[in-house]
Amino acid sequence: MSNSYSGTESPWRSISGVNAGYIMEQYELYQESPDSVEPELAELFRLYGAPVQPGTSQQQAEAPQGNTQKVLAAVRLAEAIRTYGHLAADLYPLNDHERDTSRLELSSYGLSEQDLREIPAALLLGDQAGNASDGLEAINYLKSLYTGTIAYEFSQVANQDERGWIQSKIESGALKPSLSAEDKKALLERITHVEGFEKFIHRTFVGQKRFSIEGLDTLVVLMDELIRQSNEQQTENIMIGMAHRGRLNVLTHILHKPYEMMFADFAHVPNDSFMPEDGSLSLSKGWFGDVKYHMGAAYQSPQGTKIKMAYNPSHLEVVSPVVTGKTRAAQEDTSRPGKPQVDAKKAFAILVHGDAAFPGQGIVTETMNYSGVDGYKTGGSVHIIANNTIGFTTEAYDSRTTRYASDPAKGYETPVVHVNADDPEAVLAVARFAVEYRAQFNKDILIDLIGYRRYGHNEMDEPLVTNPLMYHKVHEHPTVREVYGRVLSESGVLTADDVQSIDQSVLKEMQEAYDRVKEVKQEAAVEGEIPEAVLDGYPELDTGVGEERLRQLNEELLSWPSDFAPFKKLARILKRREEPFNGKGKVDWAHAETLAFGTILQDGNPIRMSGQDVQRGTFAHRHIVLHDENSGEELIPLHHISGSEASFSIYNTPLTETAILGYEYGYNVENQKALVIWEAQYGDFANMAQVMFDNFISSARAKWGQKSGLVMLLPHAYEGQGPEHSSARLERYLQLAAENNWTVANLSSAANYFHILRRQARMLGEEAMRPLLIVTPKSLLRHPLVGAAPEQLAEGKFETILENPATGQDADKVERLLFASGKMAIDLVERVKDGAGFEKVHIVHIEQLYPFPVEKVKAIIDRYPKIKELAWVQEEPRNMGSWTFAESYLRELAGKKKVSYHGRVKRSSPAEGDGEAHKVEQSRILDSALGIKK
Ligand SMILES: Cc1ncc(C[n+]2csc(CCOP(=O)(O)OP(=O)(O)O)c2C)c(N)n1
Ligand SMILES: [Mg+2]
Repeated sequence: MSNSYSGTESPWRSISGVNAGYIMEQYELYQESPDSVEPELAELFRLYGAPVQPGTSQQQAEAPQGNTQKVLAAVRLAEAIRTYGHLAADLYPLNDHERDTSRLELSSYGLSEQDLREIPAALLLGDQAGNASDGLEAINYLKSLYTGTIAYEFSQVANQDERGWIQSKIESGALKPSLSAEDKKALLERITHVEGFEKFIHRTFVGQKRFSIEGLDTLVVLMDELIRQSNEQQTENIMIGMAHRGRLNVLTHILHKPYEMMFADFAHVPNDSFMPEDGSLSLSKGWFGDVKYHMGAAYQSPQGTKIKMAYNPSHLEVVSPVVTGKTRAAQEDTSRPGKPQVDAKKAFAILVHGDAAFPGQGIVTETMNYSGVDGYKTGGSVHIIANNTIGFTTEAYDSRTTRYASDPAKGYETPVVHVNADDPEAVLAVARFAVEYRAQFNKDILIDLIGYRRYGHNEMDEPLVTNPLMYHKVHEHPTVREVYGRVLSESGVLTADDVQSIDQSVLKEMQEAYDRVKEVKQEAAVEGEIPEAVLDGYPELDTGVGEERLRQLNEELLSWPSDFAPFKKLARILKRREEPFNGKGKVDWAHAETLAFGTILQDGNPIRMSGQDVQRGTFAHRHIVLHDENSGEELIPLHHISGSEASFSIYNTPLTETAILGYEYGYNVENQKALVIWEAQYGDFANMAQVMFDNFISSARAKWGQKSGLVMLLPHAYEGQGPEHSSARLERYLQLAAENNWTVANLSSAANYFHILRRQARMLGEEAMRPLLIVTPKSLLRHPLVGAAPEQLAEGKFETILENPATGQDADKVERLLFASGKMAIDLVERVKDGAGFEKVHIVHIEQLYPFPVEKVKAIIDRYPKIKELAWVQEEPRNMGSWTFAESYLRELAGKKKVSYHGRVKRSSPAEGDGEAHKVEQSRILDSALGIKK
């Protein structure tokens, strides 16, 4: 360290502002322990004593203005390098972005090299001062770290410790790997395989889409290193979510799907004979299939780490929440009562995004928004933007407002690391940084891997048509294999011939793999078969629990610790849940739900429930989490019931549907024994998550063989609240219903709700499991006609249809059968009261709409010899609700009998805006259905 202070002149004269704070801090440390600060600083403290506080009279009197200004300027420059170094960094392989060095010029700060030489490095580098011998070296050192092929953005991070950690990680200089010649050769070989795989397919399977990785080849290197580093942290599960680009390459190189299997897929011949025999790879597929770049895989490494690539639809970014949900499930131990135990070390997610998709798709920020929320956090995802600076034909200026594709992440205080994909060694450094950061702070981190795209969007597109300037550059640009090969030959690690011969041997390896594939006989494409357990539908399961067990459970749920004081009025309401067990009143909807949950936990299935405000319930009905009025402490009675064998969790969610539903789906795919329930605030809000229903929940089994038993609750009913809170848009789910893909129910009975939940839980983990959609009540939650006597829960099973006991008594009189579900059925029942005057009709509740209970309906029709008409009654307009779905079943069952419709006429909006108009219309529908003429 050069000492610029001559004679006995105090060096503290030139300290002020930011430095002063730092020096004071160091001095305090020095006072505690002289060894804890840099030796140079310790020496200064020894010689000159305590640093003088800025602004003291001594400093004002003594500080020659010039010196202080220079030190301040140097500090500002150092900070500018840290904050704005990325603007000047060498990040773009095509060199097509201007590098802005204006904030980093010495002249902009009135500094000369000589000025800097006179400033101690410690003032600019703090703890890392050992890396430079004076201020000039310190500045150059910082420039090399912050403006090279790696650049950092972390000024968005507010936490001081975190910033300090990041800064010292970078400035310690320890991130860059020290690679032996062997390591470097292995790295080149890896890159050659990545490129070779694409080149081989390009030449061999001309014109077939593969969404080549080329231009971002080092994505594989990045993943290799993330996995290697995480092995050091003993991570057991690595969950990958990624879109089309480079997916095949990652499948073969990271998931170890053999080249032969990949080539067999391209050659359209069976690939099964090439499946590794050691059981390390698992693949699943559905009976209807999907294109090869949507398929997933799971690989178990010899060290026991499981790497899973999630199956993925074309819709960009929607897989991210699914993968975070899978990750959380892999982190949780749900085998004990209470909250599940979460261990973030057990699993982490790598989410690969496109540079157009990341800032463009809102689901990305929905996913990042919950990354620190209790029910959703996974200890930090590693996000990678596979940034080829283009989306299809759209360049960055049309893709986003922000400078970087990664900018939205900054809102979540996520550190961002940009790296030039043409520098494989820098890519290794970045991977290391990401894994260490996650382990340290359990937060998301983003790596912006910047490369280019060698071909068009797919290999058949001609990019020169739309992006000529970019593609003239691409065509002149060597591949990263060539770039790194040159680096190694110039530094004497390998000769140019070695580089060439590695390439040749990789292509030979590919050719040999393909030769083996050529021996496989072509087979006529056959559609897979639907598993029998799915075709058969759910068995009729007895789901009663015995009254004594239910009574005891009920008591336990209502016995809170004596010092726990929930809001008094609520306590009184809840205590009323004792009454049905004493022969008074009925078990209402929410009560039945809690009892079902308790019994399911006792049977050993964990439960995870989520949705907006679900703990209380949108309609203030659930109250599954109690709050002590004085201390605010929470109590979940379901955590304390006897005989529970599994965890229970319930989360009020952030205000999003898409990402949360995707997360819960992913969670359930990974933990198939868990009863996972998501509730929409009102049923129609589920349409915000339409993509999850279409592309995962309803179809994943047929496409990918991916099972789930997710339960979705959709509050619904026409109660005069206007167009948006009435309809759960049931028609959408019925339209997607086929091949027993899920169960769709619109229930009118708390007992049936109890039994359908228990039936669902019983099927979890079985071949027959499938998702369940339940249209649930609003005003009917506490309705006596919906409530259940305890014995209805204690015995019996889920009934796909219910009949109104007050109608249809005299079989010879019934002429019209009325079919309705949910609240519509209850409205009919209320209207006919004891049935007097309504002998000609009988009311049948269709509780399960899909699979449609054809046999049961037929048995009822057969019971009434005089039937002339089957009438479908619904609240929704004719073009909505269940009518268009049910009509074909009714017509088939009706034979020559009339089939009629009673509901709203066709409408573009689901319900009238005016409450009074609603009443008139509702009454007209009932009159029409019941044949009441006015
Ligand atoms: C939700 C959605 N909208 C549109 C598309 C059609 N599409 C497929 S790829 C693509 C461009 C993606 O660009 P980017 O995110 O940069 O990924 P890249 O292909 O460059 O890797 C588009 C618009 C899609 N797949 N998903
Ligand atoms: Mg792109």
